[in-house]
This record gives sequence, structure tokens and C-alpha cells, in this order.
Amino acid sequence: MLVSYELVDDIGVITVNNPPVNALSHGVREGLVTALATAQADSSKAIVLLCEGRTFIAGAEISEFGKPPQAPSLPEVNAAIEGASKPVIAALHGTALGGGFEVALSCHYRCAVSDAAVGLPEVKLGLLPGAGGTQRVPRLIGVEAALDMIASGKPVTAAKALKLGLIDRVVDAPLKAAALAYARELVAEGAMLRRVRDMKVSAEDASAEQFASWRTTLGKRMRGQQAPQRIVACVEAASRLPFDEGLAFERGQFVECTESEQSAALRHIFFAERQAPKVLGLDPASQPRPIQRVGIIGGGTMGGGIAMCFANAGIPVTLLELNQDGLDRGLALIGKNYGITVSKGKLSEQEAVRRERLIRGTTDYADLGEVDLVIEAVFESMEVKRQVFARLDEVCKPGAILATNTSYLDVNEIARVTDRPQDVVGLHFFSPANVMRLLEVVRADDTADDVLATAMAIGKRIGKVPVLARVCFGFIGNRMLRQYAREAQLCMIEGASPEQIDGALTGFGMAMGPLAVGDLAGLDIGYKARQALTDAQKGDPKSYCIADALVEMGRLGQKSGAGYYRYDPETRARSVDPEVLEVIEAQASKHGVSRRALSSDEILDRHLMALVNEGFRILEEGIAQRPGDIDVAYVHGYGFPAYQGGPMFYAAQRGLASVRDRLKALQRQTGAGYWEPAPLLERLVSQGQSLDDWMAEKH
Ligand code: 3H9
Repeated sequence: MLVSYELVDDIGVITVNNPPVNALSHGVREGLVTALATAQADSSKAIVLLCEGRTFIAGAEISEFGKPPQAPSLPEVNAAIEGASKPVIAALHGTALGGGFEVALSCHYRCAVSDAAVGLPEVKLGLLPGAGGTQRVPRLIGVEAALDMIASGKPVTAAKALKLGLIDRVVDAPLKAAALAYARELVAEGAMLRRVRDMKVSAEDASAEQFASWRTTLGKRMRGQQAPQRIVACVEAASRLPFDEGLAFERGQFVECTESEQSAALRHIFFAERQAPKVLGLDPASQPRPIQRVGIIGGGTMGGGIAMCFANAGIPVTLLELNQDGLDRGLALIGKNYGITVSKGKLSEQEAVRRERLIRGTTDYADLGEVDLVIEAVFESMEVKRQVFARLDEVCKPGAILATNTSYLDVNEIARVTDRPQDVVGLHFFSPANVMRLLEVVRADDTADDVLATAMAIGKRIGKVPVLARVCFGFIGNRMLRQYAREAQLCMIEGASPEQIDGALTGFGMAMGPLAVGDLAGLDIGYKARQALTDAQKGDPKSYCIADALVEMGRLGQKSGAGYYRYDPETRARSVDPEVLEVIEAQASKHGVSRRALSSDEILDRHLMALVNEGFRILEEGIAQRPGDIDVAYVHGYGFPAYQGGPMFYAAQRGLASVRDRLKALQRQTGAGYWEPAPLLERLVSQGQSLDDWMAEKH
């Protein structure tokens, strides 16, 4: 039974039980209407609505979007609740989100336990609250606070919700008893049926200028996204129109959102993120090993960032550096980073101190004897890593997991220097490690199942989105990045300027363009890496000659004040530098390229095609488990816009045949072998299959 009803003395109790998160599936909506009708007809004097399990209703059933609607709709359910002739009291625990919170807003009173949270996160799915949220919240808390809540999608604690006026009371557990007591109190008082629909939106912060300012702010903060603008329109409608008209307007906007490609993309990412940590074929009996203390080797930017990830999750860290100077520098950097977070108001001084204290420095490998997991984040050299792992094998206790943060190197070779290759795994963090959410978990040939289970569990515990990769040069993300970076270089030598290339990619929604990213990371990194390669390994000189020329001029990127752009030494503000164009033109003539005008569409398309084709190869080789894993990696590690769904989602939306044809056209145009469509893509197109069909067949 998804929804049950009981009469407890004089109070009717409606209970939703639809694990895991009590989503409002068709059956739940039907059950609510039926239970409400029963409660209306019996001797109850008030009705309590609560949920079994870990949370109050966490929203609409996301997998039902995009399918034909089934009555009753949620607005209909809510209208029935709000129209009830007896007080209805919502009793909240866990996370009352989206449609779930909208159900609560339709009740006449709301109480919550203190660790509950409420929110309207629809915007994160490219949607807006479509069951009265945009109309009821401004009536309760005013336009400004409503827009803040709905456009950010961030949940608020029960205490804050009480302060704002979103709920009426914070109660002590057990919730059911507290809600029954509250209901009886309301009955005894003869409390009115307080319907939010009958309230007025305060005119105070509802001027046309106010809404215009929100549109501009959100246009910048959530660049390229449609839902935030629609949210402003709905809240504006709430302030101008009678309730029913506002609700109808909201419904229209909501339906258009559900049909949008942006929402389809964001919903895809929502489910893909939750799929990614699940390792296919893993022994179901394998349990994660307990992780109580973590060791990190290397106190540089990466090691320090990783240490912060664990400290932020309350896990003690032993940070090892070779000498005291290096250690002092590393710990100082961590302190500085926490200081910046405090100064931005994102963390209290006290909490920052507590976290910093969880990180203990050492220069002695023997101090790693007690750690359950150690992550090596030293210089990217096989020789150095081999030495580190040989040493770890000596000092770490049996059963400790030995992880490498390598971005490219062969994890099998690293594992082989130990006598416990089953305990070795790659944990590839992305810079800045304490901010970026992607964690590539690299499975070597001998990595044990319970080590993988631990890596996935600990990744989630520290707030990352773990994605499984097999061993190859660059794993999933960086292997694809090489193809993408090549196109940036080729577009440049063929005729585009750095700002045109970056503009084409940021116009699509990428967080940064590829050349601005190069400047941020430092152009010398790629330069040094190329020095170690043979000419054959380096590939077409046109794909790196400009970068090399810039480095040889001392233009290393932001850190030297100039790279593809020039940077203000004080503010780091970026400006176009005519000298770069001269370098590009000189390299073009040196390599016999006659430059031409490239359209932004061509630039964007080539970058996307480069990613997609490599993505298909990665899938076929089994480097990634699923297309969605690649999408999640690109969204959380490389600034690919979530509302575009990731490269593989993009390919599926565009149509695999269209992708294949475009690749063939590029191959014909350039003669370059890398444009040859990946065999998997060719096969799927010739068999008329989708990536979903392929996944279903494979597993
Ligand atoms: C909406 O409400 C629209 C309305 O305004 C208008 C309607 C007319 N549906 O995240 P977890 C699954 S839009 C279906 O790992 P946690 C999830 O896929 C919705 N499934 O747990 C996973 O499945 P699996 C607005 C859902 O404890 C399992 O539940 N609401 C839904 O870390 C556990 O999820 C939201 O956007 C759903 N709504 O976090 C809230 N929610 O085990 C979305 C979860 O098979 N949900 N699942 O992989 C969340 O933010 C988190 O899931 C939550 C729990 C905080 C609730």
C-alpha cells in the first residue's frame, strides 16, 4: 500500500510509504486523493499527513516526466488537500522537496522535526515548482525570499523554515506523536483552515524593477538556462494575478519546462550521477572496508586539496611531505584556503579550525602505519610513483588501500611494485580537489571488489561523484580532453582567435573555454609533457606549435601574466593580446596553413565531435561502464554544462547517424585518421540501435 489511512482517536492519519524517497508516483497521488476522501467522510476532526521511511515526500517521480500525464495531477491533489473541510497538518522529516514540499504547502499547517529540511530543487532539473510552489511560497514569505529559495533550489533547515514562515512549528521526535498532539491542539483552539491560496503577496518587494533585477542576476549566475527566467515570470505572476490564474500560468510554464531539452539533459544527469557509483558485475557480497584515517602523500596543491576533502567530511588525515619545508608550505596553503572560505562567509572560523586540526603533518613514512587508505599525490613520474608505492608496501598495515592520484600513468605498473596489487586502485581527483566533484576511480587488473566498493563509498562520503574507469592513457576524462584540446589548437592555426574559440565553447555553456583553461593550468605543463614524447607520439605539429611557441616566449599562462591572453597582475583580468595573433600567424605560415574565417558553429561542432568520437571508443574498450558515466565525468570534472547533458547525451539527442555523418565529412575534409567514426558508432548506426539498446544488450 503506497498510501494508508487510519483513525487515531479523533485524528485521521494519512501515511505515504513509497521507498526509497516517497516520490509522488501516480499510485501515491491516487492514494492521497482516496485517503483524503476517507478522512473527509469519517469522524476525524483533523488530518495529519506524514511519511514512513527516511524522508517526507522528496518530490515528483522524476522518471514520469516526459511520459503521458496520468490523473490525478499533483495540482489536483493539492487543490483537494487545501480545499479539505478539516485542518490538514503536514508532519515533515528528512527532506520535503519539490512536489513533496508543495503538498505540505497545500496543507493548512506544517510541523517538522529539527533535522528536517525543506526546499524546491526543481530548477536543478531544468524545471520549476509546478504544483503551486511559485504561487504559494511568495504568499508565505514574500517575493525576495521566495525567489532566493526557488531559483537557487537550495533546501533550508527546519529552523530557517520556521523563521521564514514556511512552517509553523519545530517539534521533537517521535514525529507522529508530536504531530498528533499538534493536531489536537489546533482542534482545541478551533484553528481556522489556513489556506495559503487566500493570502496576498506583499507588494513591498514586487516592483517591476525588482523582477528585472532578478532576471539580470539569474541570467548571469545561471547563464544559458531557461528555467530560472521562467521562475521569475511565475513569481511575478503570483504578485500580479489572482491565485487560480497564477496557478494556470505556472502550469503552462512547468509543462513547457518538462518538454525542454535542458530538463531532459538535467534529468539524465540526475539519474546518471546515481548510477555511476554502481560497479557492474561487482561481487554483491563485497562490503566496503572501514575508513577511519587517511594518509596523503604530497602536500602540493593537489595533495592539500585532497586532504581538505577528507577533513571537510570529518575524516582525520595524515599528510606526508619529504621534508619539513615542504610540509610547512603545504599546511600553510591549506590554512590559507580555509581562511579564504571563512572570509567569503561560507564557513565559520571555529569550523575551519576544527577541520584544519584534523590534518596532521609528518615527514616520516612510519606514521602511515595506521591509515586505512593512503592516496599518493606526488609528481607525475612513473619512477617517483614506483618508489612511493614500494615504500607504502613496507609501512602500511595489511588491508590498507593504496591509491594513486595519477592522471595518466599505468595503475597496473604501479600496483606491480607492491606485494598487494589487489589493494591498489586509482583515485583521480580534479583540481581544485576540494571543489571539483568528479572522482575517477581507476580499476587496475587486480583491484579487489571490496576495494572498489570502498572507493565508491568513500567518494560519496566526501561529496564526490565517483565514476569507474579502466586503465588507459588519461582514463576517461583526460583521454577525451586530448582530442578536444587538439581541436582548439587546430581551429586557432586555421583561422580562429583564442577569444573566438573560447567564446564558442562558453556560448554552449562550458564553464571556461579551452584556451582560458590552458592559461589557468599553465602552458608549461603540456610543454614539459611533450618534451618526453617522440615526434610520432606528439602527432601533428600544427596541434601544438602555437602552445610551444608561447611557452618558449615565456608566456606560461596566468602565472606569468600572459599566455593565450594577457592578465592584469593585480586583478588577473583577462584581455586580448595582439602579440598572440602574430604568433599564430607566424606558426600558420611556417606550417603552410592559409588561415580562413571559422564560424563559431564550426568551432563548437569540431570540439564536440572530438569528444564524442573518443567517447564511443572508450565505451567500446570498456574503459567506461556506461555512456552516462562519461557524461557525469565531463559535467563534474570538465565544466561541461549539465543542462546539455554531457557529450554522449548530446550525441544521442543529435542522433547517432548525424554524428557519424559529420565525422565522415570531417574525415573527408581533413584526411585525419582520428575523425574516422568509432567502430561502435558505425555499428549502432548500421543496426539502427541506440546507446540504450547497446547497454541493455551488454548487461
Ligand atoms: C518535482 O517535484 C516537480 C514538482 O514541482 C511538480 C510536479 C507536478 N523521483 O539521491 P539518492 C531515487 S521535481 C524518482 O541516492 P540520498 C534516486 O534515483 C522533483 N526517484 O539518496 C535513487 O535511486 P537508486 C523535485 C528518485 O539519500 C534513490 O531515490 N525533487 C527521486 O543521497 C535514492 O536517492 C528533487 O529534485 C525522485 N524525485 O538523497 C529531489 N529522488 O537507489 C531529488 C530520489 O535506484 N532527490 N530518487 O539509485 C534528491 O535530491 C535526493 O535523492 C534526496 C535523497 C535528497 C531526496
